Amino acid sequence: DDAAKLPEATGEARAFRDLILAKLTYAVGKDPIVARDHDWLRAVSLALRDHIVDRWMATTRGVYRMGGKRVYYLSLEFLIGRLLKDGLNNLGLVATAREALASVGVDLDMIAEMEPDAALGNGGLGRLAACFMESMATVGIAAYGYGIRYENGLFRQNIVDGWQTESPENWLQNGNPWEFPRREVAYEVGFGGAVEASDGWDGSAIHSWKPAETVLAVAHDTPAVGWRGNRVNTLRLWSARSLDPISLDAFNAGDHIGALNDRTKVESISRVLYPADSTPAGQELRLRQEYFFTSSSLQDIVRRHLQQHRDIKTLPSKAAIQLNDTHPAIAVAELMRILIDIHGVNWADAFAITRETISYTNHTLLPEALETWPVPLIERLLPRHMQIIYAINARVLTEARESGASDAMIATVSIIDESHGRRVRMGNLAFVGSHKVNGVSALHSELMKETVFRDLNTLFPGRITNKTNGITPRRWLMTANPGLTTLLRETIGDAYLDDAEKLVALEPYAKDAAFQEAFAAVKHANKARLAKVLQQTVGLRVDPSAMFDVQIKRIHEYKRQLLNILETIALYNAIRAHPEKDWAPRVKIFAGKAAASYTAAKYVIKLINDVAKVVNSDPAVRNLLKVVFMPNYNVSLAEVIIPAADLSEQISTAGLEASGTGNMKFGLNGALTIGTLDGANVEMKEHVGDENIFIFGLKAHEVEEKKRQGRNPADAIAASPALAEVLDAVESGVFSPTDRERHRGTVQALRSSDWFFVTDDFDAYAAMQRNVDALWANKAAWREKSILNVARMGWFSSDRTIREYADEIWGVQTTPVE
Ligand code: DL6
Repeated sequence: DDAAKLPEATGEARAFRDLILAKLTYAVGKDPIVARDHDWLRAVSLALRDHIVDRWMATTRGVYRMGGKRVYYLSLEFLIGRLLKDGLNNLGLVATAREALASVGVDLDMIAEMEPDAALGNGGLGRLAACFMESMATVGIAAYGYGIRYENGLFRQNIVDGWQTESPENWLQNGNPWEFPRREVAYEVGFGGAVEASDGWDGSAIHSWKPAETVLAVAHDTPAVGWRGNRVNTLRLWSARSLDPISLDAFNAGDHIGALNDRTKVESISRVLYPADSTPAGQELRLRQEYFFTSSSLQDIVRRHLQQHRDIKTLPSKAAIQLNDTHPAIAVAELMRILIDIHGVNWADAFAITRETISYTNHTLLPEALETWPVPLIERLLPRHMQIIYAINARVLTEARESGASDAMIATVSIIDESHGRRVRMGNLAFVGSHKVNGVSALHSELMKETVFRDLNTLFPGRITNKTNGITPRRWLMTANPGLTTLLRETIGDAYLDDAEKLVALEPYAKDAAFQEAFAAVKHANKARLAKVLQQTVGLRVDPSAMFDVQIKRIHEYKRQLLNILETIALYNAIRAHPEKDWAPRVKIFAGKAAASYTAAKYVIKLINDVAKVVNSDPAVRNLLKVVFMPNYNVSLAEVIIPAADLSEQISTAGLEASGTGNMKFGLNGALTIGTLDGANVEMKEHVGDENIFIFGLKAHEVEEKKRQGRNPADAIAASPALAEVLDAVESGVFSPTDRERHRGTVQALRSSDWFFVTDDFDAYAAMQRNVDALWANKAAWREKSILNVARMGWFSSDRTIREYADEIWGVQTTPVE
């Protein structure tokens, strides 16, 4: 009876419905009558996958036929999120799938929400890799992404009594419809053992590494679909498998658990993603992960190259290998080993091939985040690589000496850090083994030249280049914000969908009252949707007409969520002191994960929740201020929050945020930015115009100058009565009445050292927030700036970034989107 009332699917939707039903029946094994939501999700995903696979094969055949150069993006993290909506969007099938599912009584949005969020990354670095995969397919680059298929991605964050707790996120529990296991694509990866040397026919030494352990890397392929299905590339993730799944001797001797020990140890390599964001995990397992995926990826690359082109020496003309941060930096030594030890290439040629093929992206200047490994660890785990690293280093140091380098310079360009108990500097290894080294924003790239790589930059001038990050407008505008996408199409046509820079066509509408109304209505609807999620997840009711002021990102001291919450307290105090004033109603929204071992960051989360509890229940603030921490931040949550934001908080200590990409997503969705002159904020200001962004605080060189001079945070606190009052309140337990000591450590750290210049920037930040309030009061002026942000953010599309990599680093062709 119900079926009779369902809408009929027609045309393409009918065919898609039939495909979904076929998948449900023959692949999922369910009758529609008993199918559950998860079954429908799987069926529609498999149906879409068929469409993708057709294009995937066509793409792959095309690349073989043309014999062109491929790009290989090596990244320990790919924060891909959900794939269904994005895939439907890129193939133009959203409406078709919606209609097809409706005809069988299923709601597309509802089942799409059930897809697990593939969190194979920590934050910006991993999400950038995912945006790049999509953009490479969009602009027509033949590319492979290589990484690890973690069984457990980033942890699930729970908030228990205001504290973060962590539990494993089991994203594979219902299977993964997108991936194709390739058991036949497997490589052996060695660890430990010794190197044997013998004499070659010409008297040169031949080295042969005899590893003590061997792990099997098995490929799992996920198609990466470009816009309009232009092309489909491959994300190849490696899973660790034991060569001997069970020790039969141990099993037969009755040791049933011990018989599986080796397997468990081996498979732990691809078990978990290290939840380290901006700090290297100093664990042997992490180094094993890095070598595991780098070695298997390089073996795969070289195999493909030889199969098609026969001559190993032509590798640089057919392969561009991009190292996403230093995590795959061991690639420099591994490629040398493959070339010299396996293919008999001489040292000089091998090094030339390696350098021409590899390039490296740096994502952080934080000294504590620059990866180094103890020499004894590498010697034990990768003995041949250590020899090669020494040999590369000897040549670099000779070159440096010959160019007149001082001893101090020799010490900084050396791959071996002798000052901290002999460690291998992975950044230096990646630098010397690459033809290009890039930063991720203009400021960051300049700072790289002045700080971490100053001497290497002198030794190898011109090697450092900038590639300002970008974001894919498909996921971050079209999929996340269909309301705005439709409004833009109705207003300026379709061209911007293929070229985000065409969004400038929106500029003439910025002051247009009718357009402003429509634009505001879209924002309001997005805010109402977020308000509903807030009510469902944390039980807080908020008014969608209040300003949604958002800071969502990893919790880190340098990102300064602390500055934000302290200013929130100051605002709270001010509202209580002057309730009669015309305050702009605000909802302060926070979300983000702290690394499990990062105590200071976890206290920030607790403080936010403590403040929320007090503020949200205080009738004196009359709904003028609400504070909320949304648990378990991930890509999917970002897709709901960002389109609903009015104000985007990008307030890192200047000089410390390499780029930021959240800043771009907010701008593209019409949020105004309050931020420091840090990372890509600098370029956003140039693009959107000084008058359309709220910039405050110390600049990077001023922070450095203050550090050099030495400063006492007490001076800044004494000069700011508002800050002093806030710190006293937090310190004395006003927000933690059950444990008045709780936040004393946080405040003491500000009073004594304040490494991240929170006290120095507090007043400027608070003053700028009052400018934000003033603008909020003028709806037309706010909307105009918001529209201009959307119109001028097109440059931050990752298509632009990828074209720059293609032209200036990889030497590969791109094609216009059709
Ligand atoms: O480049 C992507 C992203 C930047 O936008 C962020 O500013 C930066 O913090 C982040 N870096 C890392 C560093 N991790 N390590 N190593 O995640 O990269």
